[in-house]
Amino acid sequence: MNLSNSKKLFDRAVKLIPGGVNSPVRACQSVGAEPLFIDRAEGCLIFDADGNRYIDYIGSWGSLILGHRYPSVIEAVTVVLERGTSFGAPTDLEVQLAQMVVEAVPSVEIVRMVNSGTEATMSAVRLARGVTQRELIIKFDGCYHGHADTLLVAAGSGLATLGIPGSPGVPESIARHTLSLPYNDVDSLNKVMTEKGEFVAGIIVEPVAGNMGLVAPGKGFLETLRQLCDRYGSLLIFDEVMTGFRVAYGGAQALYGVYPDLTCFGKIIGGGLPVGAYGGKRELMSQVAPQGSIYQAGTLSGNPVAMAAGIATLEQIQKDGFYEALDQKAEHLLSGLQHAAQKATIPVQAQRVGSMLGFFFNDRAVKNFDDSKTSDLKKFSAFYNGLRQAGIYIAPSQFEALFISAAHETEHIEATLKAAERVLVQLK
Ligand code: KE4
Repeated sequence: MNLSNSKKLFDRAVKLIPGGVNSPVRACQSVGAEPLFIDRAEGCLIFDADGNRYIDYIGSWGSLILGHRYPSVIEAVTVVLERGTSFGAPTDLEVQLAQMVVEAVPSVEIVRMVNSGTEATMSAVRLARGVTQRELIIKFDGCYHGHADTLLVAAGSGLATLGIPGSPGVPESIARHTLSLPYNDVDSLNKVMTEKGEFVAGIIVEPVAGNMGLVAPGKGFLETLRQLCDRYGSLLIFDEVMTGFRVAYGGAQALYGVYPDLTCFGKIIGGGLPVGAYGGKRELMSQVAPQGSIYQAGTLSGNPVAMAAGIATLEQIQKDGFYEALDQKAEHLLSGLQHAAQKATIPVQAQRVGSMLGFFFNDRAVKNFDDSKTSDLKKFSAFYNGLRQAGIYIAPSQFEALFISAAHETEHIEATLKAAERVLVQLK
C-alpha cells in the first residue's frame, strides 16, 4: 500500500504541529503506526492522500452517524454559506437546533450551544458547582470527558483518596477536588457518597463508556447514581457527547430510563462541524449567564454553519426506523466479528450498545477500566494494522469504540468481516 504522500505530509506536520497532529489519538502512537492523512470521504468510505480507500468505522469519532458528505447536510451547509459564516449574534438556526435537542431529550428544557464536548462538560461542572455551592466532583476511571483541568484527573491511590493530576499542568489544587472511582462499582459509590456526599457538587459519567473501549453500564449502576444524587443533593451529569443521538434519538438516558440533571452533547449534533452543548432543567440552566450569574461564553457558539449541519443531521436520524436499521447493521458486524474470533480461537470480548461497538482482546468480561487495561494491546495493535492494510479503518486504540453509520451497507460489513477473519487467523 503506497503511503508516500501521508508520510511526506506527516514529516512536514511534525515540524509544525505537536506530534504532527491536532489531537493526540490521531497520531496512532499506541498501535505503532503513522497517521494516514485523509484527502476526502464519501458515505462510509475515506480516501487517504495516496488515494487508498478504507471502510471507515471512526466516522470522525462518532460524529458522522449518517456517513460522510450526506447530501442534505452538505446542501444545508452550502445554502447557509450564502448568508454568511458567523455573526457573533443569535440566528434562527440556533433556536431551531435548541428546539430539536429539547424535544428529543426529556430531561433537557434549556440548552446552551458551545464548540466542543470539552466546553460542554467543563461548563456543566462549573454550573453544578455554582448551583450547589460545593466543590467536589466525582468521575469514573476510564471515562473521558474532554481535557478541562478538573476532568483530566486520574484515580487517587486509594479508593477514597482524591484525584491526582492526570496530566502535567493540572495543578494538584484543582485535581484534589475531583474523585475518580471504578466504573460500575456500586459499592464504592455508596461508600464514598456516604462519607462525602454532602460535599459532592456533581457526579459526571459516560452513561455508556466509550473511552475505555466500549463498556456498558452494569445493572443498577445508573439508577444508583440517580438515587445517590437525589439523596445528597448532588447533580447527576450525563456526558452524552458520544452517546447522545447515537444509542437512541433521546440518548442513553432514553435507552436506560435514567434521567440526569444536566446532559452534555457533542459530535452528532454538529453533523461533522464543531459543536458541543449542555442542557438541563430550567431552574438549573437559568443560572447560566446572562440569565444567571454562572459565566460561560464562546465566540463561535451557535454559529450558523455548524447549526445548519446539526439540524440537517437530526432531521434525518429522527425519521422512523433509522435506529432499528442501524442496529441491524451493528449486530451484523458484531456477530460476524465474534464468529471470526471464535474461528481463529482468539479470546475476544465483543459488545455493542446500539451502533457503538467494543472489541477487546481479552478472555474475561470487561466491566471497568482495570479490566480493559488487561486486554492484549499487542494483539489489538496487530489487528489494527492488519485491518488498515486491508482497507478497514478502525480507531487506533484499544480504548476507543467502533461506530457504524447509515452509509455502511451489507457489502461493506461483509468485506470488513472477510478482512477481520484473515487478520485474526494471522494473530494466533
Ligand atoms: P471534544 O472536546 O473532543 O469535542 O469532546 C470531548 C469528549 C467528551 N466526552 C466524551 C464522552 C468524549 O468521547 C469526548 C471526545 N471523544 C474523543 C474520542 N473518544 C475524541 C477524539 C479525540 O480526542 O481526538
